[in-house]
Amino acid sequence: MTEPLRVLVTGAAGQIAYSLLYSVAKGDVFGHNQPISLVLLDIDFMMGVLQGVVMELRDCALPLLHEIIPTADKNVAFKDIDVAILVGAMPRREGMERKDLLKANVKIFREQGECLNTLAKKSVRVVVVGNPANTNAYVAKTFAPTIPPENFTCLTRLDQNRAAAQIAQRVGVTSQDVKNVIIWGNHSSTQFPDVSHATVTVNGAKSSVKDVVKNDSWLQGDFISTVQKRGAAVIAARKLSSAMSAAKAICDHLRDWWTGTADHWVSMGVPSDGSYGIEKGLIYSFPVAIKPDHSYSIVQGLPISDFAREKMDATQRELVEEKNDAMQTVQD
Ligand code: NAX
Repeated sequence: MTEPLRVLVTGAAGQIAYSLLYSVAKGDVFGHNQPISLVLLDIDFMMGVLQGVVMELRDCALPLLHEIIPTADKNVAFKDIDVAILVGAMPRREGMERKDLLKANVKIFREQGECLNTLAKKSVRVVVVGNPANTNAYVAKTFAPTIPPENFTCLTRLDQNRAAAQIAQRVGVTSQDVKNVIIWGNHSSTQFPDVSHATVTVNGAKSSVKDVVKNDSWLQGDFISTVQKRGAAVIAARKLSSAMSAAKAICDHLRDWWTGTADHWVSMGVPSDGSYGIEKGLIYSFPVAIKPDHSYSIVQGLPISDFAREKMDATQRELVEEKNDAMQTVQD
């Protein structure tokens, strides 16, 4: 029998986790032959709610769910884990300054980085979802020097899925027919959704998105701003942030990291190796190709237009500033 994979989800009593846990426990992410031990971390105050989530998970009667460990103790949560899905973060409250929000999150992700460093398996793979996701991943990576930096990623797959869905809707195909959409940079409104290398398959024929859409001003205008502002649009309509689609994107991110991407690429926030002139070490969303052994590489050699360069640099500037502010709060 295969050893259970120990998967930690933080923010486990929250709304994204509620949409996520079933898919992970059912086998949709790590495979239908892979038993799972689910470790669920939330804060003390949420333990009652978390018990309800545990009851529901048990009531799903899932054959792959080996055990469930609900806890508010970081030392229990991070012990020997194979995968960390870091969803829990300090939300922005009314009247809260950006700097205060950053400070609260630096504290959380510094502690979690230290726990990863001392308690988790050295092969642990980390995806940070809690915002500001790129910078939180940067902080966790910084405080976990014994874990390979490339094991730290942040979620930009929701942005990629949103972009692919916009193109699919415009062309009248499904999102599956749209490949190689890239999200560059920060998971924020400065991100650059780029379809200049993307393809779409219509009636069995694959062409560039640009040739099929035949509307550059839309591709360089409303398309980009719609994707950049999609999170805010969902909040405005639902009075809550994206949860179902965020959970689906986490599953896509981790499933591809586990099984590989074969003939296409996907976007993940990963530590920059200096590719495309992006500051080394910054957690920046790039197109990556993933092998079945979980190793990935940033797709090289894509031609970058002046239009793209300007947008890639703008989102880099925001990330550098966020990172500098975050590291400053560590010293305060
Ligand atoms: P919820 O407020 O529903 O849940 C968050 C949970 O995290 C709460 O149960 C809270 O008690 C817990 N928590 C807070 N601090 C914690 C800590 N130190 N350790 C463990 N648990 C902790 O938020 P939800 O809608 O689930 O969103 C979670 C995070 O995802 C937010 O930061 C949100 O901004 C971010 N998002 C990121 C996305 C991405 O693509 N990267 C998209 C969706 C979402 O906006």
